[in-house]
Amino acid sequence: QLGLKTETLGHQIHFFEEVDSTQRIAAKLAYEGAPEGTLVIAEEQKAGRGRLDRKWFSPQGTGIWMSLILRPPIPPQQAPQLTLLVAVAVSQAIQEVTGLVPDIKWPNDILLHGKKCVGILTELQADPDRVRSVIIGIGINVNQTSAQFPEDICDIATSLAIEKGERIKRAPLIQEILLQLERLYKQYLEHGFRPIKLLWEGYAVSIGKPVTARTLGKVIRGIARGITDDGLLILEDEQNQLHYIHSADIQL
Ligand code: BT5
Repeated sequence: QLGLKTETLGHQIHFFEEVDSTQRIAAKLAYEGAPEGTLVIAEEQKAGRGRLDRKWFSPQGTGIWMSLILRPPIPPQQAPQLTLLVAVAVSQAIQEVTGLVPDIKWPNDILLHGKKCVGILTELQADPDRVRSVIIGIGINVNQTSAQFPEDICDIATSLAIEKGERIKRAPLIQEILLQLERLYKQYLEHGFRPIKLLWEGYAVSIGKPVTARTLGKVIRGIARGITDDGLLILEDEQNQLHYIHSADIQL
């Protein structure tokens, strides 16, 4: 019903009207052996989540709430690369379908005019030396109006429809995301992260700017200098010391 043009991604789709979180369902399916490319989509999430147990607002019928299972043959420390790969694929798809040009804020936010319209959550099932599966959660605000965002996020969140000034059909956007993802993922498996990294840097808003990184234990201030080949953010502090940030909240 989505009219997919992909070879493997999305060829098994589990569709739900209402779930707690597509991420939880996809993780369970992955654990039970679901093949690469399995996709879980819901019209509404009652307990959509972000990183560090934060909530992801996922109201009925206005967004794309989905989780995809990948099984890349990579060691766990390379998994952050996939978050960046997905951010590039979603940005390209948004640009292709709506003509809007998004910015990526490391590691996992896609912004339009400085406000967040997409969140990406990458979770791993892994042995010490090998990834068994990566569950990629993608949340996109598509057709919400400003008034439909709850008070605590209305200043920081936006939707494609708000920025475009018209409603956007969701199915063609899902198609395009999976198509771009499949293309980049193939390229990644054949040629590694470097080509993806270049594309990512083209969309990144943080590079060369002062950034405050809040990791679990500490706060580091510095200028964002780029990302490493593993997908970590490089921050240079006032003493010209370099810090490599794995997955933190950054403030521009
Ligand atoms: C993220 O977390 O941005 C990852 C969001 C991933 C959501 C998808 S939807 C499908 C799949 N199933 C799930 O249960 N999750 C995934 P983080 O960087 O931690 O950002 C969370 C923060 O974004 C919250 O604390 C709010 O401030 C803000 N936020 C919540 N809902 C939002 C929304 N709809 N639009 C914009 N910002 C939002």
